[in-house]
Amino acid sequence: MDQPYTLYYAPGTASLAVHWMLVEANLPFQAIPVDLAAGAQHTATYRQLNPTGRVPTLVIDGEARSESAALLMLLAERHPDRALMPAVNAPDRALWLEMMIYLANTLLPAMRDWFYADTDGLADGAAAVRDLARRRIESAWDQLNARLQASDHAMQDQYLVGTTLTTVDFLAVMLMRWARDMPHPATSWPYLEVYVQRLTKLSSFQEVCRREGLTGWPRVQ
Ligand SMILES: N[C@@H](CCC(=O)N[C@@H](CS)C(=O)NCC(=O)O)C(=O)O
Repeated sequence: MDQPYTLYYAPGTASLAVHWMLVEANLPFQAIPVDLAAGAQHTATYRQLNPTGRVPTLVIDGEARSESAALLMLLAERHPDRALMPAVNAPDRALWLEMMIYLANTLLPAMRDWFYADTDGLADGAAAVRDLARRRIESAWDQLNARLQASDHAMQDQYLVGTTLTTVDFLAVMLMRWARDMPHPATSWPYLEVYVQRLTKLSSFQEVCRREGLTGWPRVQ
């Protein structure tokens, strides 16, 4: 039998999407907190698991793996019965791949720049980095909002891919949460606001927030 997964996480960070998916899919796992403020991600022990010194790390059958988007896709692939991605050759498969890569490749790095401009780069250039990051993030909200607006599906059936929950939604909602204190939070876009309000009512989202001690988002309508 496969071993339970081990998730190394820090509340509200890039590990949240993976944590949420493990809860939603009802998969066996243990969650180990990594104290980022104390620098636990930089210890030799943690870097053996994840040489990038970041969360999340997911130990799968004894092997440590990283990168939130890759972990979501890998879990979806390992548990096809949970139906959290369109099957290979299904009509929405290409869109699913496109959206996962868009979020991981465009939005996630811009978020990193927004939050880490001062420490990843030179403090002198941080304001310019943050300004570009904000533009990229807001342009992504434009794109996602337009996608939902153009969807043929009724608002109550709207997911970013098709009419059922997929890994794209775990990643997208996590990223939208990160923007909550930005000058223009994702929820200022009308279709994203409806989407966030709906998705965050899922019991699995509420449960992962309870486990990670996350409160206050989204604001109650
Ligand atoms: N591309 C990575 C990004 C991971 C990442 O940047 N994690 C942040 C938290 S959101 C982290 O571990 N920060 C600690 C640090 O950089 O020291 C992923 O998606 O997993």
